[in-house]
Amino acid sequence: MSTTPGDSLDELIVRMDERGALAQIRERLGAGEDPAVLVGECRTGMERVGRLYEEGTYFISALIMAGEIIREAAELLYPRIGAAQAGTATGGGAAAGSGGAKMVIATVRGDIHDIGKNIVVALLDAEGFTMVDLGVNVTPEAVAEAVERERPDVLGLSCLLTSGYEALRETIDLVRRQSSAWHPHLPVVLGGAAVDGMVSDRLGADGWCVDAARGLDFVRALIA
Ligand code: B12
Repeated sequence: MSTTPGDSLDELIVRMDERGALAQIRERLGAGEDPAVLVGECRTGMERVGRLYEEGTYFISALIMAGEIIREAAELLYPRIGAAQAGTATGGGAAAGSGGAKMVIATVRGDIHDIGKNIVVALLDAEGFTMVDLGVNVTPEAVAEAVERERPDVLGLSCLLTSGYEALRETIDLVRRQSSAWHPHLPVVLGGAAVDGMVSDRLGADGWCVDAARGLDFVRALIA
């Protein structure tokens, strides 16, 4: 596929131009651009692919290919997010603002989407949080077990499928029941395309976040 100079990163992702997208990321990182901006553009590209899939223009193969481009982009970008955060004007280094807090995070049972969750993990890790990432398709029992073992300050759950609500509900209920012995109310924050304020309220979570940056602010406020 040919790449026209000046193509935006999200456009390259929409066109499945893997080589062009990765070359642009390398070039812009080399020129000193903020990796968080590039992550945002990758997300826009992924969202556009999602919309094209939704309206029937793209098929599942496009989701898989775009997901693969994002995975490779992440390998270039995530290590740089840490470096960029450590060098911010606050001068606080990677641990600024986290107070050494711990988060257990998982994508719920039945759901294998992890691109967004991995961005959250990279960002919070760069901000000095101790992140315990349980991966994808994690049962309520496995989340509860990890929470019992790790005793985190906050639990994060990612859910991109509307069929995941029951898994979310079971996970939150089980974790709250089991953790009540050592935490009066373990904060639970949700993220992913299937959740919003109404879902969060209905399932008894403490809130939801539309993206990783807001997730960071929200989690900081929750545990403050
Ligand atoms: C890429 C993708 C895939 C890839 C996933 C690759 C991977 N490794 O993750 C593949 C191809 C595997 C896939 C499979 C499927 N997918 Co899919 N997929 C997508 C797509 C296009 C993009 C998701 C994405 O990565 N976005 C980019 C990231 C960066 O954004 P994000 O996930 O929203 O994450 C951000 C925030 O939400 C937030 N966040 C996320 N998690 C968390 C957690 C916490 C704690 C916090 C604070 C914040 C937070 O921060 C993130 C970073 O800013 C979406 C469309 C969409 N609009 O979301 C469909 C979408 C989610 N998929 C969909 C479907 C239907 C499927 C399949 C069922 C398709 C099929 N017929 O097989 C399967 C399901 C497989 C399964 N069991 O899970 C539907 C779901 C519809 C619904 N109502 O349930 C969507 C919405 C597409 C659509 N419009 O129809 N998919």
